Amino acid sequence: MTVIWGLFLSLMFWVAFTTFAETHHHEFKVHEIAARRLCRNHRIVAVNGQFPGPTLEVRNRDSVVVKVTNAAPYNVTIHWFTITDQEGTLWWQAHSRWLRATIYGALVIRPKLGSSYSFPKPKIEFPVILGEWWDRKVISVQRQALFSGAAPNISDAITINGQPGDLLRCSSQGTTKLTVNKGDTVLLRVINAALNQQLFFSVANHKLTVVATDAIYTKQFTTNVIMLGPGQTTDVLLTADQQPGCYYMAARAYESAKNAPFDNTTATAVLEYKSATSQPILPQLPAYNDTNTVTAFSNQIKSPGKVIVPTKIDDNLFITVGLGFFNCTPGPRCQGPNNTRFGSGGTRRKI
Ligand SMILES: [Cu+2]
Repeated sequence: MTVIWGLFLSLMFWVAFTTFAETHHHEFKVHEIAARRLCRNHRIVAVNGQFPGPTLEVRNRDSVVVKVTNAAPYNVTIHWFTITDQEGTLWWQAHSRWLRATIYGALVIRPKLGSSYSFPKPKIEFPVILGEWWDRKVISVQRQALFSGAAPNISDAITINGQPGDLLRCSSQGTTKLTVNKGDTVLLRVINAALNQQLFFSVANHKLTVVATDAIYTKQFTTNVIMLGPGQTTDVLLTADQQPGCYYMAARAYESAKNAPFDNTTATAVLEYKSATSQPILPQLPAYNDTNTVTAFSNQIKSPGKVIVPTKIDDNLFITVGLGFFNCTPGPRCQGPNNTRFGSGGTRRKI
């Protein structure tokens, strides 16, 4: 049944302070569209016919009103990563079943009027949204896992801005391209919109300077590679200071769980210096299980200033989370390892 939902949602409640704050109005129509990937035609659920969906651009303390109409054959809610006086990059995504595999978009929060970035203003700003693509309807991937009790099928390709890129079959025509002039400074707003996968991201021959994570400025540091968990964002500055040519931006899995199957494809997009025609070169990405690189990277993420952490405790909460296997009778609904079904549960008690 088609359910039409009109949702008026406002993000950000920071209007009071400044007369410069604006209210942005948007309309999102959720509906099925045709999408061809990995040589096959699919119908996916998307917003306003775009995949990834529209980028929302605001200044810190602005308000956003989005009218969402759902014309898809599924119920949908949309989650807006809420903002409290933050600047940088967040995003929005569907929060019903696995529809978030194709319903997502960037939320760019610039400094409020009259203030500036904590770094020189970049010439170019570009959202890089990492995702996962399944070569079948995502709703049925989830349905099958719930039925069988086994882990859901792994994705068939990692994507950058919805595209697997040059290394995957039938994909090079859609590869994401970013054109720069030599000397340009570029702010890449990297978002991990994958459902289940931690991802490395790197750009061939170019250093990345991390300036913000999850819409909070960080102490700046320079690295060859970043790693993002699902849901996280990282803003990095890059200077186009290399030999004019074509360079791959690439993303692939960081696999922290031993022996668990994962999507081992590499997604690529192209950083292309204007009028360069050379064959793009690939960055050297860490090994899938390179935890040392991840630890070294995340240890460098620090606040630019002193942070006052709340120390007064109002309530003590005791939270348990269980994840494991239930024994079951062999059969189609018992497809987990060694006659089991995957199961999970959680409880929370105030103590
Ligand atoms: Cu969410």
